Amino acid sequence: MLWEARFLLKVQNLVYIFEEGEFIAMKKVAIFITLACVVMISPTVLAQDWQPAGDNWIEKWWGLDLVTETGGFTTSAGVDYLSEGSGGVISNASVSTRDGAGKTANIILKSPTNGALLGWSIVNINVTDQFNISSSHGADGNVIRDVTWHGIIAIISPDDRTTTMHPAHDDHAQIWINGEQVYDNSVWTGGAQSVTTPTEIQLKKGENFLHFKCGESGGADYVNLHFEPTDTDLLIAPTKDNIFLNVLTPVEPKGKLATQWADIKRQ
Ligand SMILES: [Ca+2]
Ligand SMILES: [Ca+2]
Repeated sequence: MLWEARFLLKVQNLVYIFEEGEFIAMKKVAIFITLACVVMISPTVLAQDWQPAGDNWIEKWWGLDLVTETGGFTTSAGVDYLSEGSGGVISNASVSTRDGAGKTANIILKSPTNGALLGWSIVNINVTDQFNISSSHGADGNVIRDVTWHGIIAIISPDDRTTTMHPAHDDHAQIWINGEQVYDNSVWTGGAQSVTTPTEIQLKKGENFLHFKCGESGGADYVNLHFEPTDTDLLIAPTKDNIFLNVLTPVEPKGKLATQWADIKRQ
């Protein structure tokens, strides 16, 4: 699209510089580019293969490599590994906003526990597996312990609404939505699909971001989340075909970051 736009800009410039002057040419080119974006981009956005919401357990997350050697969930719950590992560029709260979530595209964290380098990628969880914290990162749940799992989803809502989220977790789960912590429960829920504390949340029209952190000490290790049966109109990313940041509307240009987002506008 860019190549085509530049080409037409050159052609039209040549024509209009001679005929009507540069100002008019630029104005027409701007209109052309705007129309081209509307025509070419809108179908792409609508065609995304979103994860279903409603009361489906969410299978795909934008996940950080496991933080290891945490000393267990009692310790890890009090540590912001995202902030410490990034020198404050992101944090537990900030990655539940579009700005912070966007920055994960460019950030490798250095774990404050052992210096390991941690990156973000699409993570698939087996929603029936009581060791899905481990298995989602290719580790053996029977042996792994003292790790912390971090995952982000985007939730695109057609309206402002109050609804209920249903988290399952082993062990200590903390959840942030749109920059605010909404959940803090140190007690494992008793099964990969067992929920003890359904929690009312607010979603706003458009994009919402949710960050799920779970600290594991030993034994079973799992995370899971679903919304309400009435929430089937919510759209969840990562999409079923593993797109996360590129389905979101772009942030204001901030140096390199802007190139990591789709260079398109939804409307
Ligand atoms: Ca456990
Ligand atoms: Ca375990």
